[in-house]
Amino acid sequence: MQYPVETALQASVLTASGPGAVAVIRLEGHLPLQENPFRPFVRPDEVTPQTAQINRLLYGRWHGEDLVIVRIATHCWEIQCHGGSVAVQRILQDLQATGARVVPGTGNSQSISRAQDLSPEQQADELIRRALQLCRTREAAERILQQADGRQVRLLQQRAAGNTDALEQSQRWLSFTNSLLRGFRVLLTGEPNAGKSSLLNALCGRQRAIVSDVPGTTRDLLDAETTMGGWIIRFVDSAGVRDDATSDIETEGIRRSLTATGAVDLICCIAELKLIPDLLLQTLATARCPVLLVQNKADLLTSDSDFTFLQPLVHPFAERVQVSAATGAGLEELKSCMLRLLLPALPPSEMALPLADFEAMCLTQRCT
Ligand SMILES: Nc1nc2c(ncn2[C@@H]2O[C@H](COP(=O)(O)OP(=O)(O)OP(=O)(O)O)[C@@H](O)[C@H]2O)c(=O)[nH]1
Ligand SMILES: [Mg+2]
Repeated sequence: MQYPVETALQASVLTASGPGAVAVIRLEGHLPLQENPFRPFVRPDEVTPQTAQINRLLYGRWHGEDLVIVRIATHCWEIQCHGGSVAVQRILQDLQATGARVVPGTGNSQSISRAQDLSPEQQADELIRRALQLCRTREAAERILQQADGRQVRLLQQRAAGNTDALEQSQRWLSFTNSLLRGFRVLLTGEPNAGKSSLLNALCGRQRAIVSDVPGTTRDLLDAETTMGGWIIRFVDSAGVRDDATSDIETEGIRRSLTATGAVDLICCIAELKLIPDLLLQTLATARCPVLLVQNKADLLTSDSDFTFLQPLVHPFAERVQVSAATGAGLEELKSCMLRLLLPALPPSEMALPLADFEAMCLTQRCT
């Protein structure tokens, strides 16, 4: 590969964004004169990545982590490190600090080198292969496999041709693609003792959280993953919220519960027959995701009129469901309601999903 002298150093991650054994970071372009991007790399002998023979494996340590650097061309190196995102991010940050620009990885049309060498068909295959590696349900894998019928190739061609209509159409489904490959997060919040932990256990089908009749049992955020209708759902249980906390620990638990409302795709507000605490209502009023009102302990209701205090359904609640975590009544309706709110629209069956944009988004998230 030849690089014009003015080609600045660029770093890109070549491996998929999910957890993996090994990650590969490619560094290419001209090394800056003043800074040595390989400074954190320590080896027992004098050979450096800058002077190494092409294709020679250089074993060493980067801030104490074992890794391998291969000089694959005069101005191109591959750093093969542990596949966890922390190791990758650390190396990218070090490279950035010496002036390297981090760009999206291979398979992305913005990639600076290999993507140029690949045909749209090869790029599409590569994107689909990496997306498949992230799929954890059969349904997700089926949706990704549908992309291999030529639509992904057409999207890459349209991207290259700057067809804005096609790009906008497919961009519209970026968050759908993200949810398909990474799942949804759903917060269970509400007053103490409303049955949040019982619902978490019932929805996940195992005794993940401690349940007791003592209000304030859950003190911290606790999550559990399950699948619903082919979608990965990570439920987050939380400390009960009330307006008059009596200890520093409870106050901190409530703060964490309220903060978590900003980091999920759906909030389930679990209520018993009492009023929802003002503190929680105020937070829910500004939520950026849908809020579902779940009235638990339906088995204790003596008449329909017990539910009337929640009438009519007002902001911030999008919908409400009545359930019993104890008997399982209403759980199926609750699941359908959650999926309805999480997926208000589905892409048309022939739509090309923005897999390249998804990868670019993941890379940006890892680097910020
Ligand atoms: N009858 C009835 N009891 C329930 C139901 N769900 C939970 N409970 C009971 O309500 C009590 C509180 O349940 P938890 O699940 O611990 O409630 P929580 O909201 O997690 O409580 P904190 O962690 O203290 O905020 C326990 O005694 C549960 O057995 C239900 O659907 N019906
Ligand atoms: Mg609890």
